Order: sequence, then C-alpha cells, then structure tokens
Amino acid sequence: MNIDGVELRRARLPLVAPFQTSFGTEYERDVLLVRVVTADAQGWGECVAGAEPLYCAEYVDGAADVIERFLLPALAAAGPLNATEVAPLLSSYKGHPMAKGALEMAVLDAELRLAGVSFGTRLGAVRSRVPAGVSVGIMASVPALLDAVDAYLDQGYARIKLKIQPGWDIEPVRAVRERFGADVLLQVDANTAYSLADAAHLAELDDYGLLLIEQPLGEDDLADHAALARQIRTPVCLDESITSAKTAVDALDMGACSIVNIKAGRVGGYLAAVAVHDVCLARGAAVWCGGMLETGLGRAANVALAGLPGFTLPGDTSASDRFFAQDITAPFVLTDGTLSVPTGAGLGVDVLPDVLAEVTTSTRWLPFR
Ligand code: OSB
Ligand code: MG
Repeated sequence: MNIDGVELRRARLPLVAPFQTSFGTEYERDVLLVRVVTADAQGWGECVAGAEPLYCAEYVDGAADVIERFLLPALAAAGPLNATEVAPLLSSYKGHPMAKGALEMAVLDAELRLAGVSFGTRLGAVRSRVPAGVSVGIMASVPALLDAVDAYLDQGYARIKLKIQPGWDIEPVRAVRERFGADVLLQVDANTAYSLADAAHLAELDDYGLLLIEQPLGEDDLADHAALARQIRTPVCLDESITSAKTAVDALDMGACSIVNIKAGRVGGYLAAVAVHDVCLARGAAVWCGGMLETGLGRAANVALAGLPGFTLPGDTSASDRFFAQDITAPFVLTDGTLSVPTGAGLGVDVLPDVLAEVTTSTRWLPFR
C-alpha cells in the first residue's frame, strides 16, 4: 500500500458517568485517532493511551508526539507497506505499544477495506457474537454500586467486573454476591493497588466464587504474583504485566497468572494480540478481551479479536452506551448479553462525520511525501 499521509485527530467524548479506578477518576475520553490515507482507501486507528500516565507509562500527548516525531517518519521512509511490516519497522524504537498499535490498526483497516476482508476474518474470529462483560467503577457507596450493577444485569450483561482498591474490596464483593446471588459471573480488577503483604486480606475474596482477580500487584511483580497465586484460591489474571507474547509465556510458566487479559494497545497492536492469544491457547490458559474506553472504532476491533477461539471468558466488550451517550460510529448494542462481530470490510464500522466533527478538538495532517 502506498500511503499518502496520516491525519492525527484528537477528540473529546464526555463519559455518561465518572469512571473511578484505583489509579484515578475519568470524566471524559480524550482520544487520539489515526487516519491513514491512500489513493483508494482510508483506515482508522484508535490509540488507547489515557490522558495521564496512570494505567501505564503512555499518555495521549506523548503518543501523539512519538508518532509524529519518530514512528511516522520511519513508516514514511519505508515506501509501500502492509500491516505486518508496521511492527518490525517500528521495533527499534523502545516502548510506546499504544502509539505503535494505533498506527498498525489504521494500516490494517485500510488494507482490509481495500481487500474486502473484515477484521474478524483477518484475525481469525470463529464466532459471530461475543458475550459482553462490563467494568464497574469504584463508587461513593455500596448502595450506589448495587444500583449500578442492578442496571447492568437488567441490560443483560453476561459478566460483572468490579474495580477494587484497599478499602473498597471485600465489602462491595460481598454485597454484590448477597444481592444478586452466586450465579452472576463476577470478577475484580485492582489495577496494581496491592502488595504481597496484602495476601491474607485478598484471600478473604476466596469465599465469593470470583472468576478471577485481575492485576492485584505491580506491573513488574511477576514473582510476587506467583507467590500470591499460591496463597489464594481466586485465579490470578494479569493485565498491566502482559506486554508481549513473551511475557505471557513467562507469566504463565512461572505461575504468576492462570488467565490473561488481552488488550491490543498494551501489546503493540491487534497482530501482537493474536500472538498473545495463540501462546495462551497453546498452554490451555483462558484469555479475555480487555477494554480501554474505546470509541466504536476500537470497540469494533476488540469485538473481532474477542471472536477468536481462545477467548473463553466474557471480555470488557460492553455496549457503546456503557461509556458514551453519543459514539463516533453507529453504537454497539447488546443483544441477549452479546455484541455482534462486524462483518463489513476492515473494521466494518464507519465514523459519523457530523458527530466526529463536533467532538474533534484538533487535527493534524502529516504527508508521507
Ligand atoms: O484495567 O481494565 C482496566 C479502563 C481504563 C484503563 C484500564 C482498565 C479499564 C477498564 C475499563 O477496566 C474497560 C472498558 O473499556 O470497558
Ligand atoms: Mg485491568
């Protein structure tokens, strides 16, 4: 593919409600979109970096900077290229998986739209619908949490994930179990808020039949996660720690986790995400698709990824209205607790030009030649 240039676009989408995690509270999604333009096609990428480096080291202004300063010049210098060449071309630059992943996603989308092939088909999806889980933030009170969970269950969500932190862990889990019963698929996500010294406390979660506890300890604490996993019965799942197929293999082999949350942005793109899926499937470890408050563009790609055979647990693939009253694509909606995998070429969704124009805060055109 001959790329004419790339548009970097920033957009600001208000959230339907503040989203609180152990690392902070988000009120809006300040998102970086990448549009790759060729003579015959365009492709969209979404960068999942947050506004601040709180979930991981990347942040949206930094991603835009590294793309403009280093990553795009490397792609422009390479001449005609396809999506599989993007990661190798960028690999000499350390880190920045979310920035790299957004570029690869845009190139892949353009390429697939030209070829008339969907993301799902290209990545290897074997399902036409995927079960939708929902990530529920830390709330001001247990009654407020119960109301929120009640509404999500009413909407048909197949699984509930509670964000936890010290001071908001056992009690909300106990309350949700007591109110909604043992059959609700329930899991928790600590976003690195604990240390191994909290093992006995976290073992109190063992009574509540959780599917998993996600990333209780620090990103680099693989050995501590392995030690924790030996002290609790709740299966340990890693998110932040899994930065590549290699770290997934190491984490599984050393017993740091038995389940992996796969987020394409965290591992450098959807093609790397498939590689993480493949090594986990080969080791018999369940995976599920994480989320990063994606717009309809990233959500389309996530749902396609979640259609792969190893995604045996419901993901954070919620409907668009979980976060946004107005998405920049036609919204993803729940049907019987599932979302359908788009079948159209590329992402299979298109941006709504008027909506996108309304939420756009800046655009920058970077020509390749
Ligand atoms: O840890 O899974 C996480 C959102 C932002 C950053 C990190 C995480 C999350 C979520 C939300 O839990 C998942 C979603 O998009 O539904
Ligand atoms: Mg997580």
